[in-house]
Amino acid sequence: MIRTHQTTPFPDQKPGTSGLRKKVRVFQQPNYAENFIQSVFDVVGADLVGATLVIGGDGRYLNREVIQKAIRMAAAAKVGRVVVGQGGLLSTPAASNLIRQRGAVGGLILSASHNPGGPDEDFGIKYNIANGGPAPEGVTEAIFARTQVIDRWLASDTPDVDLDQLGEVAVADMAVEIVDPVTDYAALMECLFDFDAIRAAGLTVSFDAMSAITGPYATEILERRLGFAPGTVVNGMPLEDFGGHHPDPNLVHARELYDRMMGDDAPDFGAASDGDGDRNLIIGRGRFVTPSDSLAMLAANAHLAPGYAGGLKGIARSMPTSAAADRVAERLKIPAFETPTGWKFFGNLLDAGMATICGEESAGTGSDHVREKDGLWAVLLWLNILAKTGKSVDQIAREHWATYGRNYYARHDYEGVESERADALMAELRGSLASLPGRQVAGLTVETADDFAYHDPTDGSVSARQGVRVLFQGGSRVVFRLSGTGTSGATLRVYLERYEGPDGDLDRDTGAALADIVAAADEIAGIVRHTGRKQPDVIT
Ligand code: G16
Repeated sequence: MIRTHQTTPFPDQKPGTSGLRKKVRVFQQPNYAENFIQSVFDVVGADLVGATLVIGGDGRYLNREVIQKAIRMAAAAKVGRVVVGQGGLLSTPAASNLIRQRGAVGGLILSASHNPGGPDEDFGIKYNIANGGPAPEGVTEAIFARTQVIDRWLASDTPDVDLDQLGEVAVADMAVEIVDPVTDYAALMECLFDFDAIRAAGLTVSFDAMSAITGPYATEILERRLGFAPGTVVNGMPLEDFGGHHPDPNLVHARELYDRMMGDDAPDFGAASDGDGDRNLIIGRGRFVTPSDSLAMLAANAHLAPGYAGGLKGIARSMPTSAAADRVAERLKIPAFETPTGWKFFGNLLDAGMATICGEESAGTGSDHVREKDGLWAVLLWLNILAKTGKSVDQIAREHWATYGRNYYARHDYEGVESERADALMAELRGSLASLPGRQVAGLTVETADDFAYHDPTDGSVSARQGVRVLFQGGSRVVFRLSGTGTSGATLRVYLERYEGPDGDLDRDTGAALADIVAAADEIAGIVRHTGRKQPDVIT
């Protein structure tokens, strides 16, 4: 039986950069998750009837509970079949793959990505469309509009499904199929990469799954299929609270891995992934590779993997990501695209066959194999390249810079800033754009300054106000924007970049290389004055 439940709107259900992310306590309010899920279903509407829908999450606290709700609501929305990862688990790229493999109408991915988990931490719901990628802005805006007028949600009056039992059961008139979350994804990886070459190369690897979703995937692929030694995967058991850690693969939160990779007995290759498995951190023995550089180096060497042997159609990066990948595209004579922050902006380019590889400074890299960024994919492409070239990560990086030059790069995050203060900073900055060109700051001269607007070449849509960028003479740059993924206060992100040509000093300390740009950024935006912070909370 289908039951109708009365409800009233919540004002705060506007999806951010990647779905709706809030504290668990917010999601635990009666009707909160249901209102959002029903709004998604109302927007997708008749397309759901008889269709397949994928549901899974990163296993964080509240995952199972919300999955049970979503199953009952999907039955009420007359969905034909839901495909759910066993235990409610699906990494974000695996969910994207399943949506595509099954010809599903879309999927609900329950995750707050790299944000911490647990009763006092974060939860999230994201809707992905039939191409397997995050819903584009038009859809997320329609979902938000629906949340603001919703007055009822519908659910079948059925008991919980056993999420741990593989196989098929019925919920009202709908089939619920519980699948192994790893199998299809691992098969896809075997098609793309040369597993034999990786196996034969005799590399040593350390992969930190950060007690999050990639544990089972990495154990199956790295230890079982590729034969890396047991213990290659550390923190491999997904935990509801990620063991109390922040599952963000950066130099602050994956510090142990970094220290291991800088030590005397470091393995050849180190990597980590985040809460939902779409981000990656790459560290060779003694060499950290920035996500922007990783994108460029992967693109330059991708032809060494069977899945990309035919070459790349184009490379896309988000605007705050360094321009290192653009130089690779130039040399390969393929187009380079610059999109706003948010993986959803790559979807159209990938669908149109205009780009093959995409990446972001926020530790995301991926390709047209799915429509999400993919942490393990990046790890496997790196391993494929190391195996085929016989070179170390450090060697690949140095040779890359000697060919293309080096984009010294860092991101400074000021977290938990009062929203009013952060908004005031951005408003003042936007107001000053016209007066910036020609201004001297910290020994640098501003060449141009603007607020990035993206014109999607596939559908003509325009996304304005995507971040303030200030370019200095000589090719250095600073970008300012507010994060769209936080759950408390505002996070100011300041992206700093200096380009050094192939004949320049390619072996500088990044902090020293960027010092004048850091000083210029503060002078231009008044960071200390507005936020009261003298130092960023996180430098990546
Ligand atoms: C999400 C998006 C990414 C974006 C990142 C950071 O990643 O999918 O495209 O770069 O957030 O966004 P922001 O700077 O607005 O916080 P994830 O891994 O959190 O899903």
